[in-house]
Amino acid sequence: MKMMLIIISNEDVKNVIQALLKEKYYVTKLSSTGGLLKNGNTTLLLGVEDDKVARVKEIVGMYAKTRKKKVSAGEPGDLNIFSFMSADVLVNGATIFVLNVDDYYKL
Ligand code: 2BA
Repeated sequence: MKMMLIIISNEDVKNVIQALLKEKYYVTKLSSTGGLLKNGNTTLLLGVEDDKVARVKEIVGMYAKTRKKKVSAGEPGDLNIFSFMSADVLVNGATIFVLNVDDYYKL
């Protein structure tokens, strides 16, 4: 069994979860925050059999879109020359980690 940690944009989460539920996957949704952009994203936890990992990646790939976002050089509230500097970063549709699961219990 595997644990999939899937970080996606809040803008895609509704479609991704809907598609996963349609195929009867169990999903846990956590609110998370990107360290660089400091805006909200979503982390999904899915415990799945090994042979389902590819299908989950496929479903997520269908609905999670790559986007360009602006990142500011200054901290929010700062008023100096850096607060006015920004650059574009490409945020991937999804970042997926796949971890081995030793045991799994429901009590
Ligand atoms: P953020 O940390 O807000 O990062 C947004 C985007 O900024 C990243 O998009 C990437 O294009 C850039 N970026 C961030 N840190 C970087 C670094 N150290 N070097 C180069 N570029 C960097 P994505 O790579 O698509 O990541 C989207 C979100 O997924 C991240 O939001 C973070 O919340 C999460 N993430 C991505 N990779 C991760 C990792 N290895 N470990 C933990 N979380 C990760």
